[in-house]
Amino acid sequence: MENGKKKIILSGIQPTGQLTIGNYIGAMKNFVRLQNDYETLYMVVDLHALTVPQDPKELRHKTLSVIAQYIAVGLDPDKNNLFIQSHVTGHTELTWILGCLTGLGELSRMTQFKDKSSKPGASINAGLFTYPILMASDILLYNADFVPVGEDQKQHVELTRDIAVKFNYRYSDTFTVPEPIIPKSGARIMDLQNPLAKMSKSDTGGTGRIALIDDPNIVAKRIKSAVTDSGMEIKFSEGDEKAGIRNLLTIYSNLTDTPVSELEDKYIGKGYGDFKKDLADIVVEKLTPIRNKHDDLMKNKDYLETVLRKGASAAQDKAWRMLSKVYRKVGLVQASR
Ligand code: AQP
Repeated sequence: MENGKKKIILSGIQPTGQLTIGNYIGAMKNFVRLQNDYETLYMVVDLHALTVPQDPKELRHKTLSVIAQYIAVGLDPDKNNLFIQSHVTGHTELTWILGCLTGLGELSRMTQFKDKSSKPGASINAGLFTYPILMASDILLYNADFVPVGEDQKQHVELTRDIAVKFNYRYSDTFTVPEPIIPKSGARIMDLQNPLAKMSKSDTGGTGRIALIDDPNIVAKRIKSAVTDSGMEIKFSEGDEKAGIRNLLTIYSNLTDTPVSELEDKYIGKGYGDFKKDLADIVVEKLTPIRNKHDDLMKNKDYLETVLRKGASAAQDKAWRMLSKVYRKVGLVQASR
C-alpha cells in the first residue's frame, strides 16, 4: 500500500484450451493469494487466443469457461475485476502505439514465438509475432505494479518493462515499470508423458496434461500413468531422467503446501506406486470442488454476464484515462467527446 492506495496486480490467461494444473500452480494460485492485498485485474485474453486458429463457437464457450474457473478456484468477483480483454477498448489501440516503439529484433528473440512457430503445421501469422506487444499493452494500460505469471511468460514481462522504460524516456514519465511475480516452486509444471516439455493447455495429444475440470477418473489415470524412471526412491534430484518424479513432487508439494523435503521423508521406504496413488487422490480431492463450482456457474450465464459487465466497466474507465494520456503525450490531437 502506498499513500493509502493499493498496488495494482494484473494478469490474464488465454482461452486456448482447458486450463491445466500448470496454469493453476504457476499463475492462478498466486491470483487467489494476492486478491486481498492488492487492486487486481484478471482478464481472459481472448484477443491473444486468436494468434492460433480457433473455432468461433468453441472460443466463446472456452472464454466463459475460463471466467467460471477463475471464480471456481476462489477469485471473488466482488474483490477482483474479472473481465474479457475484448470487452475493453484500449488494449489494441495501445498496441499500435507501443508497436511503433518496439524493434523487430526484440520480438525475434522471444522464445515462445520461436517455440510456437517451429511446431509442425504452425500458423505463423503477424499476430503470433506481435503478441508480446499486446501483452505489454494489457499490463501498461492499467499501470500494473506486479504481474503474476509462470516461468514461460517472464521474458514477455521483461519486454514490457523495456517498452515502458523506452516510452517514459522518450515522452516523460507515464507508465509504471511492472515486475513479474513468479512462484519459487511450480513456475513450470511439466507434461506428465514428456516431463522435459511444459504442460500446455493447447497441446493436441492431451494425455500428459490434467485440466482443472477433467473427470476424476481421467485425473487419477493420468497421474498413475505419469512417466517416471526405473528408480525407486522418492527424491527431488537433478538430471533429465529424474524430471518425471521431480515434476510429481512439485505438483504434490504445491497442492498440499508441503515442503518437498517433508514429502521425501514421508515416502522413505515406499515406491513410486504408493506415491502416485496418494497424489492421484490429492489432485482429485483438490479439483472436484473446482469442477463442480465451474459446472454450476456455466449453468448460470446471467450471473457470469453480470460479473463481466462490472469488471469491464471498471477496467474501461481506467483504460480510457491511460489511453488519452498516451495519445496526448505522443502528439495526437485529442478528440472532443
Ligand atoms: N506448465 C505450466 N507451469 C506453470 N505455469 C504455467 N503457465 C502456463 N503453463 C504453465 C502460466 O499460466 C498462465 C497462462 O498463460 P497463457 O494462457 O497466456 O498461455 P501460456 O503461457 O502459453 O500457457 P499454456 O497453458 O501453455 O497455453 P497455450 O497452450 O495456449 O500456449 C501464464 O502465467 C503462464 O506462465
